[in-house]
Amino acid sequence: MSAKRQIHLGLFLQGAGHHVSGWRHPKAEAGSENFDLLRRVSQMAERAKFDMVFLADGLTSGVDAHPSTIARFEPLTLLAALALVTEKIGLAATSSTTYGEPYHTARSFSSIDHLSHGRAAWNIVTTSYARTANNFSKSHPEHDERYAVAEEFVDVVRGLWDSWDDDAFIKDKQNGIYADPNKVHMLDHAGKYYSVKGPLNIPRSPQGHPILIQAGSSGPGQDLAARTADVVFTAQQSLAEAQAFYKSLKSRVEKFGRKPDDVAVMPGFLPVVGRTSKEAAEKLAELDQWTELKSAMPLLEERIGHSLADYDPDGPLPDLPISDQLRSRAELLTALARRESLTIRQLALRVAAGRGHHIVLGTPVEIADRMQEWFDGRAADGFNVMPPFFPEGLEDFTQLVVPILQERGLFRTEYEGSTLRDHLGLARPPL
Ligand code: FMN
Repeated sequence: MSAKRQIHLGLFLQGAGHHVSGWRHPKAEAGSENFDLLRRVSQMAERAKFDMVFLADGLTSGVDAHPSTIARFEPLTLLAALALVTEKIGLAATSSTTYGEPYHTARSFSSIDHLSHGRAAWNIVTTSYARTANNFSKSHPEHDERYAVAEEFVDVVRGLWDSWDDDAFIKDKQNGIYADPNKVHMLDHAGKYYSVKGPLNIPRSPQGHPILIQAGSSGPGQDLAARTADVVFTAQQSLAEAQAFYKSLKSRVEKFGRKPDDVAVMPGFLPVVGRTSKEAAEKLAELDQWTELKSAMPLLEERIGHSLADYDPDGPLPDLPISDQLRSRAELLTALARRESLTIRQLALRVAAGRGHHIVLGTPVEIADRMQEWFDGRAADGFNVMPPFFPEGLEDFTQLVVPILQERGLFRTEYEGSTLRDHLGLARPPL
């Protein structure tokens, strides 16, 4: 395992691209249901030695109007297919603790870990959008309760993953013993939200536990990550904000008795690569020109938690109360609007382009410089790369930016191991 600290890279995979208008680019091949495209770009990321492919998810359609969220594959089903057409790259999918069952979640991710020979990761989310409840015959719990549920949910999942000793399935033909009854562990969990007896009906998986990623940036979100996660996915706009988040998270990690390096912080990062800075700016302007205010506004309103219909789009963002449901994301966008004196229209365009993540325009060297600045400046341990559209946006990044990171010794040139744990430099957890 390489001793030098290196950047981790995820490919944030969305069939219709990340820029809201990316799919309209003449060279874009768009389609969340286009498996051939998803396969090709996943393999492209693997050739570039990315740590993982990452799938976000939601359990509703349409309302926030981003083409990549109107329709998409169920993420674990997609990972199962990708597992068979890739060999080394990690496979991460989002699954909600508010709208799931720990037994299903433990079983599904363990299955993907087996199918992929140790490459599965679960992105733990608590689901912020209350409208999700309309599809699940229940009401939407409030913010802190969702995290209380998530804490217990994750413990149950981890417990279920330890149902069987690694060598429990002895398949002893001589004596007719398939699984050794002395090597099974009942969970017998009886908690505030869940009663789960166990054991899980699948052997312990190649990574022991699939990798845990957490996306949620509030205090309770950071505590859940600090206690349980291996990777944190976050949206950060500026170096200073990213550094503050990184510091806060790593100090919480230590409070839970873990080492700061046990958890990798990976902000989203939307690169727009040009041969010159001017060309990169023109590329983004070309995409932005296809974004209509009517499709950008719902994306902003969703994150701010208020209708802005009564305000002048060319005026400043008004001071509005922020609900606890949306606090961390809404605060970052409000800070961005104030810092850069953006009008509502400009802020909506920015959100439509990068959904609150950091957008970097420039030459390959300028983009590599920004990544190194965040990495060396302890604002990030890696990045979840968000091409504005596929496949060209990823091709530009893998062919032009990755080699610069490799020349600087900041990114691997070969996979050193074959599991996602290996790529992240994390040991396999004992039972
Ligand atoms: N929620 C989802 O349902 N699906 C997602 O794919 C998803 N991705 C997220 C990515 C980031 C970077 C962040 C910050 C949050 C994401 N969430 C997602 C929502 C969180 O799980 C959480 O519900 C929300 O951010 C509110 O929690 P917080 O106040 O701790 O941030």
